[in-house]
Amino acid sequence: MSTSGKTFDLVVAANRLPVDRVVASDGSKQWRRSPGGLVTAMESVMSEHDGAWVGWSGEAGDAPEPFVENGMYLRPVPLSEDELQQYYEGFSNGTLWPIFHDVIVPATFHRQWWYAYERVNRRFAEAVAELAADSGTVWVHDYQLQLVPAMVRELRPDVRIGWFNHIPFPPVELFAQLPWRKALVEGLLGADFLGFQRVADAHNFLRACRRLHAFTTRGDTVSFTGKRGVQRVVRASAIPISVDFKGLDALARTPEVVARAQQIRESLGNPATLLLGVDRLDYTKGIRHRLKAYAELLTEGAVAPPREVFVQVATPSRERVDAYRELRAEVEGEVGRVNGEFGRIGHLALQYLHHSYPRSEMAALYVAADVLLVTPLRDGMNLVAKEYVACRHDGGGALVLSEFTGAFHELHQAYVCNPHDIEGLKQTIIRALKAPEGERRRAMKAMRRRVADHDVQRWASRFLEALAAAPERPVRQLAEVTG
Ligand code: GDG
Repeated sequence: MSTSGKTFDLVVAANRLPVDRVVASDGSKQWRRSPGGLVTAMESVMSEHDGAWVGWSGEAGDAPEPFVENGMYLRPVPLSEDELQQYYEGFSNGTLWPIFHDVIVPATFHRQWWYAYERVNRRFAEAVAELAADSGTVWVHDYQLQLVPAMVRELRPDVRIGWFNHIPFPPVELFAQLPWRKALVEGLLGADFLGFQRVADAHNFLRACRRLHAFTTRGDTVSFTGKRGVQRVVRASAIPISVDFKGLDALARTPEVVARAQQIRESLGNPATLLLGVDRLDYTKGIRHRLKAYAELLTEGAVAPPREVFVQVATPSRERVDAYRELRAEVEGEVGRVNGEFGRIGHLALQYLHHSYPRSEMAALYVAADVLLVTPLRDGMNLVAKEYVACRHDGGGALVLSEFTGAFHELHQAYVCNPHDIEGLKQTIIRALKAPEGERRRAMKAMRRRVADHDVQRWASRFLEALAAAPERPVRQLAEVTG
């Protein structure tokens, strides 16, 4: 129960609350809705379902009192400075994140981090158990909270529990490196339904159940004997996330955004081609590979400023984790080298922006860009690719897309690349840059149709339907692209 004793039909648990603390001009602290598709998607389902959201407020120390924002009951979970380091920066981002992303950097294992992860997951589970109504629905998000489903089931066997993984689920050969692999699988199997970005992620999870626990799987379900001898069946399927197509389309059509897009192009010297990259500064995003390919194209004269201009937005991320600090130094060193070599007075070869921007500025960048480069080495979905498509109401633009993203399995008309293959990546960039207008427009039209039909609101309702129907009814799977 909440402090007021009220309970909720739908309780969402995610590492972060959907709001950020901001300091107003008069110095007072206020809450502001965080930008992003998840919050938009959940707002519509939360208002239909009388929902509560459990998450960390973003500030270490005591948690603020629960409060209501945009019709949602928000219940902050406290994290001490130590827990922030051990549960979040440590176990979530230093252990799980590399294992779940193909070990692009080595994973670090520390027992103290694991104990903190267990402790914080229990705190989340207790808050969820207090807030959920009788036979209510609980929706847990992401890799930071993998133990929460089983912990909630223990406390509240009456509720229906779903979990959605925003990142890839690794092949069992990598997952098996985790000293706590069995406990993680058991934590997830507390759910009734587990949602993944790709069919391959769901399969990887089912394989982990077979290999590590010798449980039986059939189609997309796993059967086993749970606590106190209860026979349980859990379904694991792909329900790929998307973006708020209508909202982004409308934003990109506003006169302010259209004018700002024009202004951006002018301030860059009206290039023939504006190339754009937008990523959190994360080693999974393939930023170094992209820069290497672009630098070689500059050396070969295949692209030349000011005719071609490349803008890379690298949003600050996880700045206290070593691997992220090292990546930043490497990327910034390379940007400096490229600009030193190929820049001219008044014309940088590469515009690098280590900032976070308002949503309307992002939309203007998308509208301004002729080619968007999305080249991750591994990415659960990649919303930037879908946002670009949603913003191109003019039918223009070309998308270069890595085959190692979830988005690749839906946006079939993109210019597909393997970012490890620098020669191939260079050729794909040039192909996208030189493609005939008609080809680019046809591709964009088809991709827009796909994202419009499969938007984030549909994702949220499909997840909740699958959860309500689990484990009896199978989920219609997204066709995997094999070619
Ligand atoms: C995880 C998975 C999966 C970025 N810079 C700014 C800004 N952004 C927004 C983008 C986009 C979001 O952040 C990033 O989403 P991605 O999907 O690209 O990547 P992750 O952060 O790694 O997200 C990923 C996702 O979860 C959802 O399931 O797709 O695979 O890794 O929405 O627009 N937004 C604003 N200013 C910025 O400077 N306003």
